[in-house]
Amino acid sequence: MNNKRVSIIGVPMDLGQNRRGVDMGPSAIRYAGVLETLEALNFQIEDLGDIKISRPSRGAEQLQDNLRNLSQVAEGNELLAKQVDETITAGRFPLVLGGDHSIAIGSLAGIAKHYENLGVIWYDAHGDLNTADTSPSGNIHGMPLAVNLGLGHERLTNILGYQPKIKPENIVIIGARSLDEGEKELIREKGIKVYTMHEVDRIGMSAVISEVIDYLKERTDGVHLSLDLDGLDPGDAPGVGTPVIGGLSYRESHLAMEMLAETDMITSAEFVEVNPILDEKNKTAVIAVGLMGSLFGEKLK
Ligand code: Z70
Ligand code: MN
Ligand code: MN
Ligand code: MN
Repeated sequence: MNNKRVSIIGVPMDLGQNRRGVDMGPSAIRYAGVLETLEALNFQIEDLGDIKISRPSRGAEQLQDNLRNLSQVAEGNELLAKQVDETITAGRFPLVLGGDHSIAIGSLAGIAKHYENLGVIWYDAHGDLNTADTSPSGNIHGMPLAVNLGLGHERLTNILGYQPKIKPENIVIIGARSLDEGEKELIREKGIKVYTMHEVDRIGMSAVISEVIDYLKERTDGVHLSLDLDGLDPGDAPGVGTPVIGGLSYRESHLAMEMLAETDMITSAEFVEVNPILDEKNKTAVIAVGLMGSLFGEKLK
């Protein structure tokens, strides 16, 4: 990582889906030692604390137009976008801690305006490419990648007053194994590059990441890593709201982070969907911090 100045931004957001507890993700990741880990790697760390997320009043959690808690999710993401924007303007690397994956709407709104061709690595069991029209759940955490392509409700797509945030050809999804029909159609229509578990099984993570690096290096001027812990196998990362069996192992994920670290291409990152209520003794947060250590260049020898 070229930039040695890192700002940590917590986002206690759990309103983008229906299982409570993921709002405690930022605390769990801090307790797992994120600051200490990065300081030991000689990064200069600043913890900006948590973004304020307003709670819907009881009974007012609404599914309007198939968008659960739209106004609270939009407001939280507007605040996050401003904080991330300021962080990059100050020359610092934003490390965003979720929170459910709906927070990628605000992160990318704040990041993408600083790049002509921002690349995005979406490490996830899911595509998060639904809109209110295709979503089976109404959960906004299943929509952030579509929102960043400019598809979806204006309150979400137009945060910070511009859209789209990213181009379909600059996205790579890794670890997908649960895609809805509408998402598959969008992937085909837009030509989005996807490494499902099938491709990882066939060629191995080492070859997958080599291809991803070559692909993004020639077309992007910065790369955001959006890592959903449910991309990992639930045996390794049980503390997530939507576990899907047959996922990426801890070892494969470690290797991916180490190979990315060697290239110095990652310019911002977020780690999302850690749910301490569903976890086993903070295991998933500890794994998240282990992956961050590798991403930020920790060496075994
Ligand atoms: C499903 C939906 C999802 C994360 C689950 C699931 C989406 N495709 N995203 N967990 N992070 O409801 O849209
Ligand atoms: Mn996700
Ligand atoms: Mn997911
Ligand atoms: Mn390692």
